[in-house]
Amino acid sequence: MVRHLKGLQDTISVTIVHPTWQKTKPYDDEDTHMGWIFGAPKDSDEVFNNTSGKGGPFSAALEGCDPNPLFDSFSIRDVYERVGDTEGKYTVPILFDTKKDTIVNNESSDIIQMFNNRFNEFAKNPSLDLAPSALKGKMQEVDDWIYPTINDGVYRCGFATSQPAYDQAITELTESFDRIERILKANRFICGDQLTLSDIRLFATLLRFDEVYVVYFKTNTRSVVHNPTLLNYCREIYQMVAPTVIMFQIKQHYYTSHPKLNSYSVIPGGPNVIKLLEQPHDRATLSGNKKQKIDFQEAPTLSNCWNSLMTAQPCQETKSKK
Ligand SMILES: N[C@@H](CCC(=O)N[C@@H](CS)C(=O)NCC(=O)O)C(=O)O
Repeated sequence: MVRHLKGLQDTISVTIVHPTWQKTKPYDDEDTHMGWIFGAPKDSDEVFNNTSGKGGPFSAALEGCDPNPLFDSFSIRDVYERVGDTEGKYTVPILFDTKKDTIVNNESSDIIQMFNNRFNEFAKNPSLDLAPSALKGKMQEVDDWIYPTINDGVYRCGFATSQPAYDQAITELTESFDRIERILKANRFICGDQLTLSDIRLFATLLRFDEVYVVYFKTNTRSVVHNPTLLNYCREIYQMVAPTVIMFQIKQHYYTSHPKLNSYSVIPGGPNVIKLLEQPHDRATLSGNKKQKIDFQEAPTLSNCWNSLMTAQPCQETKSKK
């Protein structure tokens, strides 16, 4: 999304991995690792099942997913192994330097900052600054609670293996969701009047929220599509980055890649969030309204949130802390 906003498409190419995780060394019976693989060439009629063998078949060649363009790797793991990085998980995204033949960075929060200001001489929108110095403190402050409770919070809910762990994660997620709503009722963007990297980070999770997390990760205490403030906020950002969003791949990835959660890899039909995101938004009314400032420390208390969950009433406002 940041690559698109900055206009870096001609400088930094992208290869999208196949959404359905597979064994990364399929020829090795002893090796059980599963993860990202590259798409097969367009003319391939190869199909595969999910890793439990119960879900599928899925086409190995998929619109938007190309074979590895550099050295014909089968998997993302192969790319890490090629550069001698075998310590951690084999994650995406990867920023790869094709001249030095190495991974530059595999941390999305770093990569978006590099795209924001390190490639300006090649960017079509060099003056767009998504991390202005005046907002850096505020961005850090919001990232510090949005990341653990929302971005990672959905995973903490979905992969919880005990009721207390889930309860903790869903409570924190619900509380933060309401906190975000309160901020975005008064501010066009999460740090004020201006789109920042913090909005992009938040949007990446909100975009998937109703299609995936509500159902798959049991985050059903809240919803974006039933929340006018968040829906309109997402509409505005979606409409800036729409060409980068491939919802069928998002859904195929989650619902087909974890046989422990979904053995048969059946992908739900609804709720068609993209159709809602294409509608006009109302966010321009908030811009430049200096009177509408919010205390970013303000948050509903946990007990208020639990009450609202149980009674289906909105969370009560908590007085700002001095
Ligand atoms: N710190 C990394 C984490 C990336 C990450 O966990 N990516 C997931 C997909 S969203 C992944 O590639 N997982 C592979 C695996 O768990 O094996 C970032 O945010 O960039």
